[in-house]
Amino acid sequence: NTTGFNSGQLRALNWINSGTKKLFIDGKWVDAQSGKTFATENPATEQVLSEVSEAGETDIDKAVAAARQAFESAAWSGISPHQRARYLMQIADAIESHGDELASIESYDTGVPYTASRQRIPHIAETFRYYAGWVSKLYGTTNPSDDSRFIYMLREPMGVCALINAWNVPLGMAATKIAPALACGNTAVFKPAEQAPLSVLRLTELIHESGLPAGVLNVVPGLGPIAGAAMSAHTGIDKIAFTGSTVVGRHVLQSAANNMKKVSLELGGKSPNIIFPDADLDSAIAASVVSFCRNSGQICSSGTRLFVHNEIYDMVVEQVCSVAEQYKVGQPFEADTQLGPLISRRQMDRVLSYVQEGTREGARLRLGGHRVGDVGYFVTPTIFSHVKNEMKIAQEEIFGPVLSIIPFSNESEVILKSNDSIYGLAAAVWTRDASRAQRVSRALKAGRVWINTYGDADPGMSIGGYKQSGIGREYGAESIDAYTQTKSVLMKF
Ligand code: TXE
Repeated sequence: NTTGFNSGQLRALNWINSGTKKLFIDGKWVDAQSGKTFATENPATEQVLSEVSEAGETDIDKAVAAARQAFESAAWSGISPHQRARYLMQIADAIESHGDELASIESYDTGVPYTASRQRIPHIAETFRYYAGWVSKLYGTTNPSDDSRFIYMLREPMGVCALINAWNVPLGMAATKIAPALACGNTAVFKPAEQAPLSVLRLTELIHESGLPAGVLNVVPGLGPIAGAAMSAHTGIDKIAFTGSTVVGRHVLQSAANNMKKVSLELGGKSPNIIFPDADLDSAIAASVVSFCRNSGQICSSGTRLFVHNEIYDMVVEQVCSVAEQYKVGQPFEADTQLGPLISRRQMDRVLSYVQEGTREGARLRLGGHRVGDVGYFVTPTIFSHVKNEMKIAQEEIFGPVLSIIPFSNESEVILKSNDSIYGLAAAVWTRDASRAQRVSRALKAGRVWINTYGDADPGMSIGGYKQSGIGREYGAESIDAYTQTKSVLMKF
């Protein structure tokens, strides 16, 4: 039912229904060499949304060759940084002016509530603008030396970058890779996840309209073990940036060793969110619920381990449950929906199997734990209390709306438990004691720490993993390091 849809939402539907989506190679939309396609599904209805061309090895070869040729061409490597910045600015403007349409396509493909995907659009545009600002400031350095020598360092692009993304936040994660890669003067072959490729394909059309030279950005939807694996192993690729599971990240790292690709990996998490008794409890409780329910829990930095001090434990458990109970699970395009479906039946089954596991391990199921309806992959907010940190539900990334609430009695104990994880992506601490906030945030082994908030982001603030949550950082100046290499030059007078 499209009654009440805005024009962008209607355009999204028309675009989705406009036929098989193709690969974008060397500035042209082409079928896969094999002619193969795969279906992408609407997880709210379980209906096929669209067929998408499936890139195979030969298509990856073509995309890499196009990216290499573009990298060597004057049309890209020869242009001024100001022109490169203008491309990124134009892309940002196009994202904003097509915000309703892009957000709608993303919601159809991922099930994320439309209000949430629409709210992300300004941040996605801002990411392109943030990196546009860097283009003309990629400075090198000069080194002090004696009078007979001049030593300086140039900052240069890596070359051809493979960018592989997950399905959970397709446009946002595309921006965090495409914007810095292009800002630094690289060319790219981008593979969206097979579960949700559509919004990025529409973004690619907009990028194409910005006049970016052919071959600078190639987009190759395809399956992980085929297209993704071909990209990881490809000797024509200089750098690979991957977002996805830790298991696949490990494969990517191994294949990248083939030709010593530079690698950045953004992997899983099991982030601790710590509430001390002196915190602003209303804010802490509200944010804790958002942190595990946002995107139905399918966010790498979700606050899935909630550590609550014994003094306030029972009260906080009760209130977290009562706030989460009010959250509406529903259709993505209903205005009051807070949790849409999970991405796939596989993901729903995986999440529900962890719920069984939690009960089996002896944690107390306090809320939810089941599917909603029998069409679409909807799962209720689910809360376990009296969780022990060594339980599977507290150690493994579930990637669904499942919260483990773990008691603690003092600062050193909670630091130990928080860090007792193979992951180290994000963490938060809630307290009014500024010294404690500083002590705890320094002690937490995580790439991003929030104090008295959860999940706030800014393009200038990096994110990335300690331990098995990844290698390297995205966002901020650190992405510039990740997409450039330096060259030292010594001239003898
Ligand atoms: O991820 P995969 P899946 C975690 C989360 C989730 C689990 C499984 O716990 O439940 O991973 O999700 C491509 N070589 N995260 O199976 O398989 C694939 O096509 C190269 C956390 O969807 O890692 C897709 O583009 N590439 C995470 C991307 O990798 C391969 C986000 C991610 O898919 C490949 C997503 C291969 N051999 C899942 N196999 C986060 N950190 O946000 C697959 N791919």
